[in-house]
Amino acid sequence: MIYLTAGESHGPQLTGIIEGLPAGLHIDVGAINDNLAKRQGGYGRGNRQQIEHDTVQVVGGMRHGYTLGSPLALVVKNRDHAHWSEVMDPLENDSENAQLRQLKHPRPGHADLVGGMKYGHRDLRNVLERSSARETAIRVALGSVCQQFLEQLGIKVVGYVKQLGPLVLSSEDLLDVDRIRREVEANDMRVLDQDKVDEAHAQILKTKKEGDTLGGIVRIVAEGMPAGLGSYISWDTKLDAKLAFAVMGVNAIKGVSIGDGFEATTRPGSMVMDEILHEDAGWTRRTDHLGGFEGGMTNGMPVIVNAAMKPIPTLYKPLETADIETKERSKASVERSDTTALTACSIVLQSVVCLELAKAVCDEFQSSSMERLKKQIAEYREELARY
Ligand code: EPS
Repeated sequence: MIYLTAGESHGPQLTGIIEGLPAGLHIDVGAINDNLAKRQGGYGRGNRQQIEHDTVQVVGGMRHGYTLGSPLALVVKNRDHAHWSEVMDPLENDSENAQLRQLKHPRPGHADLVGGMKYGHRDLRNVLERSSARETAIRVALGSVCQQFLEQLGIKVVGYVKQLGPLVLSSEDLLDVDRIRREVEANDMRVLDQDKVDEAHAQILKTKKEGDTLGGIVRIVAEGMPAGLGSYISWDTKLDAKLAFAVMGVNAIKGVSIGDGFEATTRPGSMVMDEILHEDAGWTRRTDHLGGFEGGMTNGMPVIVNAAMKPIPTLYKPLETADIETKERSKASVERSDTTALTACSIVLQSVVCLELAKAVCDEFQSSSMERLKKQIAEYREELARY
């Protein structure tokens, strides 16, 4: 299974293509749109989200609600393009507006400067437009298809916010995806501790007034992955490594860990390894410190991925930079921004984890038909239980 996205933040649309999903997968477009709406939400978002009303259009690979086995092509339109059609015109550059919207003062922490240097762009808008986190909307659409694919195979995935700046907002480490969903959907931050939401809002408002931004920690839990996906045989077959790659590929992510991650380094091995139990249903573990992975393979316990999101680099109180033409000191460009996009990030990371897990399932079982795939996985689960 492979996927690809295209499109700029203020271009006409975002496009995504995914190839390798089996035929006969039922897709609920409403559920994709729900995730797109969740990505737009969350306390601390900027004004762009009031312009957009992200909905997906399926333009290939699906008929009467089911995949055809051919590449699935999705589109999310950018409503804001209406205000940028001349600036973003793919053919002509004869508008004064396009000159005015040129970006010459690269933002520290953004792709602007290095992107310009690498590709030879003298208008850094050519970098900004693609490096903008707007692109994550289409990854959410593609990931939501994979989320439905996984659900139909008994695998549930959820993303939520653990920490905003220094504030811990989800203190309990829950593994039950349905329970996590119920809790995090009861507030606008996607956190488990309902009593911390007001404090989080206050922190975001204060940061916004200061023209600053906030990052934090997101956690993704996947329940129902059968043991044995991924492999120990070579470094590039390890599924935890593939997950880390995909998570790191999301804008603003600076760190990834599995299970207890860095915390495990502070404890002796006896308090880190998960003891093996054999129960009526088969092999399991007493705890899940290792986040569902041993030897780069799923071990049947819930998969736990943590990600560190840096604060968004576009600041209303801009930092120092230099003009790329005059080289003189200046303040960084101020494009529209969010105080925090941590809640949105939890939906984006949930989506990329779904993409990676779906890829692992398709690689392992390689079936062209959803019905056959369901049978293969059911047989495999039985074989594991008998081991
Ligand atoms: C975003 C869209 C962007 C930004 C934000 C996230 O749109 P605009 O620039 O028109 O406001 O709001 O992205 C960034 C701040 C960034 O630096 O990439 C979105 O849809 O998530």
